[in-house]
Amino acid sequence: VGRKRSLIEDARKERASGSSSPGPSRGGENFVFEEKEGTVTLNILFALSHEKNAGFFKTGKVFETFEAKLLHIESRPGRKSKNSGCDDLEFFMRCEVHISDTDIFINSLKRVADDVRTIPEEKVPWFPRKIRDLDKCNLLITKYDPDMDQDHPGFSDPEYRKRRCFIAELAANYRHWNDSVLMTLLLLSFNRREVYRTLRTIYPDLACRQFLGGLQQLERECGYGEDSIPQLREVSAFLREKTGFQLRPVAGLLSARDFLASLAFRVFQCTQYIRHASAPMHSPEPDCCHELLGHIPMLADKEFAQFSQEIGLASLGASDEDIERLSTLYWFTVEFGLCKQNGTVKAYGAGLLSSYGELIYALSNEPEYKPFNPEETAIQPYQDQTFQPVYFVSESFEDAKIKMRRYSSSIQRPFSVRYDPFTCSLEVLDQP
Ligand code: HBI
Ligand code: NLE
Ligand code: FE
Repeated sequence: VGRKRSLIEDARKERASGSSSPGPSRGGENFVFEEKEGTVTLNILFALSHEKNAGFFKTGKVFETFEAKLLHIESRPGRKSKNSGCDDLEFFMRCEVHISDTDIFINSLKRVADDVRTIPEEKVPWFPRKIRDLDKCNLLITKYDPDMDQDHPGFSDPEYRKRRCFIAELAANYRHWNDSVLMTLLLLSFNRREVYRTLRTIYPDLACRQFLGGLQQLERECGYGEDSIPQLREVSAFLREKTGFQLRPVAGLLSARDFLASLAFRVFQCTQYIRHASAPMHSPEPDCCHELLGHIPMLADKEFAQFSQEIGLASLGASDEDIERLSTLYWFTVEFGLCKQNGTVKAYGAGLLSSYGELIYALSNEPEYKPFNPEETAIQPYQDQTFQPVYFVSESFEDAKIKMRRYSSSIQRPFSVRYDPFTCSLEVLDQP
């Protein structure tokens, strides 16, 4: 929770999309903004090559000379270092300088660093406009990484880690219209049967009607079963026929912004690895059991698919704070939602439907229930380590959808979006 989007990431996307929209420009070529009391704020991007190692200190000197006030700094491996193995770095800096110094300040930097550019402040964070742009929605969150997290059940299992690495690489190399790597990769699959069998026995009592319907169709039409598991390519084709949703492989947890954005295009980012065999009943991270058993049956329901896409559409270009609230709403609905059906409470959240342990717990009388109400739900703190202490209950899907729509339309954005299903792209209206 509270993941901040990296500014350097914005700059990367802006460059990648080639849409360096002219921002407020003063001081010649340079983008400046937030002018106040004789100073301006600049966003500067520059590179320092290996030979210019002392360049960092020289740039510091320039900052000192012009009394530039440093507000933010980030670095990352430069573009050259990827190909040649040399260790150049790119820097992103935000600073305040005196208005009259702007040009000379930038020119001085150009003498000591490479590729010096100023970039406009983006009022609206970048967002994908067409389905192919999802290739750029790939900001992974390193969390629950079996290579880094000592508490991960796979941490001390080198075979498992090797396998995860291999699968992650496939997802990272995936590009739109290339579904050759879209498959379910299961080597350590002996625990899959156990996960399927135990869950299957409790679904009839605990899962909502829409889920049971979807699962039945998957069993009949798509090869779901205790002893068989379809390739994600087939599951993706199945979903497309039902609701127009399609799958795209992802190496792990994505940033909330990138994850939600793909929903706007009816694309579901789907992990391909499986949870470690030592912990079949609950996994804090998504894995293919969670995607296949939790999400896919629900995404085969038209109304639910619409609900999911609408959260995605609401997230496009939203502020960090709004993304935080929307991802909390996603969490307590799509992941951990409960709803009333024929007078009893049933589960529709994927995080519940893929975890035997939490599904039983959520529908016992232990946890606290609250009525789903977006304003309140959006600010409920949550954690993703273990079972949720509180669940939100919707009156019905219809009711949740109406309330969610009302909430989404209250989010302030200087434009509105509409999805065109024929071109799989967005029509953006009223952009300033
Ligand atoms: N990434 N791959 C993946 N799967 C998720 O379910 C997921 C994610 N990133 C963020 C995220 N979920 C949550 O922040 C949601 O609440 C949006
Ligand atoms: N806890 C879920 C499970 O064990 O399947 C996964 C949740 C992913 C957000
Ligand atoms: Fe999920």
